[in-house]
Amino acid sequence: MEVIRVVCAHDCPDMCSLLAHVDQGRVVKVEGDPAQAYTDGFACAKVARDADLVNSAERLTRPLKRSGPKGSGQFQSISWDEALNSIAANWKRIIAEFGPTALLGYAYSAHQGQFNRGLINGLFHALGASRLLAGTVCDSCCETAWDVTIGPVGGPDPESVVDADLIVAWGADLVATNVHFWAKVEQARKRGVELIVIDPRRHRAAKSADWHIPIRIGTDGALALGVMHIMVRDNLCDAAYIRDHVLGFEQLKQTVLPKFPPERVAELTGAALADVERLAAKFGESKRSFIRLGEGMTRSLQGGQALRAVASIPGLNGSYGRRGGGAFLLAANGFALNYDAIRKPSGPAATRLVNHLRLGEALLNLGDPPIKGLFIAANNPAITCPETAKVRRGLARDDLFTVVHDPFMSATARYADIVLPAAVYLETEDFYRSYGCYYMQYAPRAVAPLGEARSNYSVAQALAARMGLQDAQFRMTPAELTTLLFTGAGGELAQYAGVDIREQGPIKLAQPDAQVFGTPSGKLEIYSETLARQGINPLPDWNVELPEDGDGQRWPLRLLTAPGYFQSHTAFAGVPYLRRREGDPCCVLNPLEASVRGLVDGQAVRLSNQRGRVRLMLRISDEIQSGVVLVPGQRPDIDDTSGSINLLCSDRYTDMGEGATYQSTWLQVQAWN
Ligand SMILES: Nc1nc2c(c(=O)[nH]1)N[C@H]1C(S)=C(S)[C@@H](COP(=O)(O)OP(=O)(O)OC[C@H]3O[C@@H](n4cnc5c(=O)[nH]c(N)nc54)[C@H](O)[C@@H]3O)O[C@H]1N2
Ligand SMILES: Nc1nc2c(c(=O)[nH]1)N[C@H]1C(S)=C(S)[C@@H](COP(=O)(O)OP(=O)(O)OC[C@H]3O[C@@H](n4cnc5c(=O)[nH]c(N)nc54)[C@H](O)[C@@H]3O)O[C@H]1N2
Ligand SMILES: [Mo]
Repeated sequence: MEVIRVVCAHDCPDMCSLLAHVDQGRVVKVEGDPAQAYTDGFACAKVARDADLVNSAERLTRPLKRSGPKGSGQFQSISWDEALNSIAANWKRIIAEFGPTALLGYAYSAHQGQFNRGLINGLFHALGASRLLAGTVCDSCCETAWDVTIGPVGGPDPESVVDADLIVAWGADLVATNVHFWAKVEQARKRGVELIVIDPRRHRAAKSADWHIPIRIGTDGALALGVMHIMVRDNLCDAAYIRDHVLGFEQLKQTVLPKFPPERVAELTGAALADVERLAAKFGESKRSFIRLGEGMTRSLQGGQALRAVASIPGLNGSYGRRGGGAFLLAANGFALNYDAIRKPSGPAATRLVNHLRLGEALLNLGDPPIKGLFIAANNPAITCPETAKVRRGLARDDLFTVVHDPFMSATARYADIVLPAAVYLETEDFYRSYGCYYMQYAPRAVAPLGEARSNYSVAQALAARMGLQDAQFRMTPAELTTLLFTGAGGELAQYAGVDIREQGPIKLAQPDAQVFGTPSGKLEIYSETLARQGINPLPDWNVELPEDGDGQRWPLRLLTAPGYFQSHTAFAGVPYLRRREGDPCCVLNPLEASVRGLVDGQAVRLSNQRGRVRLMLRISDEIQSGVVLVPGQRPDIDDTSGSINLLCSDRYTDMGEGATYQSTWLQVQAWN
């Protein structure tokens, strides 16, 4: 038995250091590596099962070529040479006839290693293909909102939460998506620090919090502005901090806050008036309030301004200036690495952009040239992308040449002309840096890839060679690519340039106690000139949902999509144990909503709106309020009547960052039949 130090590559903020136990070339167990203080020797329930993921009987082991209609899932095995030659020949044909922008590389985040994630983007960059505006399905709205308010910098060290005097999980189910942060929160609570959860759902973290404030979906902006209204009214602000570090406080105070007296805020959010007052008083008393900003609250039409409003609060009480205080969204910006060397080797400075969440639209309606060649890796848009019916109609186009690289026969792979078997992360070598804490680590592979599976990075290199690309990156080993990544790295990272970090294990980047603002003014920009120039309200505000949007009048229920505990999107769908733990794909209604519809727990129901319908099992629970239907996770179709909840979600954008608006979906729930 051998124990190999690796890193979890799943799309998760924690980025665990792991120990893979290997017996005769087979991973038999995966557990947390105690050598890393944040992830602290424990793995989540999903990753603790990653031996089952690598060894899953459902893995693809050979390249496949389509032998039936698109979407039918009929394939025959071919060799890698045949597959790669066919891809190169098709791409060359497409480029000759339509130009390189008729190609689209649609790769995303299921492997968080820098090379297995980035080099495939580098390939399409060098080819001059249409460029994916990636991450709009996920974090582009919250990131944009953060960048214009705090700047393109990381948040506080999440480990500093142990020094907070008040902790607020605002739109984040920490037990599901951030379990190592949750452990630090629990440490602080042992000292008597209070945890408040602000979330429409009484999820696991909310159940064990000191106080849960269940607000209406999409009303966070109103609540945050109401909190600041009271802090100003009651003189609970840190005037010195505001004078030195905050831009736009006076404008907010004069023009926006008067619109949000506590009575109105209570009415808008559904929170009790006394609770709005109490929340504001808590922030007002606090010197080190730590807000964990969740992405969930930003996935609706006013998501960007909501995040800006919430992130302004620690500026008013001065918490940004002290260890243990502030607001945490992401850490990725804290690593100033030479990413361009991997993602943008050669290739034109700019080409046509395609928004990640509008794949369906791009495949069906983009012209001049239309998308003719599509390469999908490390994401599963036939399930996870909004307007899924459009996505699938696009993928079904006979004149579209589609390649999907995946360890499993995903719903998307069924539409491919060629499917390539992907290695899973335990079979790959890579360098990692977290997006939710300040650790980085190099990891070897634990075992060789199953069957003929290949890593993302090696597929990018093989295709680059066949396409005649000359960039050295496409011939480098992961170790050489790491050297390149650190070339010209800034700040504390500079000390690792030219150093072999392969054997070093987890490395932590120290963070300052006070938040550094990377905005043009160097301050917390409650007022953002950057937004004003884009024609967006430069001050955080909240409005009643736009009148041109008729959906809210037309359909009685609003959708809440929240992460699954035992599934992360569809990435663990190939592990039967975790599928069972998560249970059948379901939706949740409050007992009142179920009873007016005559529905009972466990029955099949139809969720529908003008975009389509989905069949799910009903669960009845008061963990959500009336007027809402909760759908946990995005689950693969189990048969041809079920479907992805994204069939019902539009591809409309958020107020900034062109992000997805899953939470601005309205629908009806009825008995199935
Ligand atoms: N309704 C609704 N939709 C959502 C969300 C929501 O909250 N509600 N959340 C959104 C968010 S935040 C995100 S990030 C997206 C996530 O959606 P996706 O990015 O589509 O993620 P997954 O569904 O996990 O799909 C990952 C795919 O990559 C494959 N894979 C795993 N490892 C590797 C690898 O190393 N190489 C290759 N080539 N493939 C690999 C997996 O088998 C799987 O098929 O979904 C978005 N969609
Ligand atoms: N187990 C597990 N872990 C995961 C994932 C997973 O699917 N499963 N996904 C991974 C990925 S790709 C990402 S991007 C991160 C995302 O992780 P988070 O940043 O935590 O964001 P979400 O999971 O989208 O949403 C979290 C919460 O937002 C709440 N919410 C929704 N709308 C609103 C609203 O209007 N107001 C408020 N206050 N709350 C609202 C939901 O009820 C939910 O509890 O997690 C990662 N980790
Ligand atoms: Mo995400």
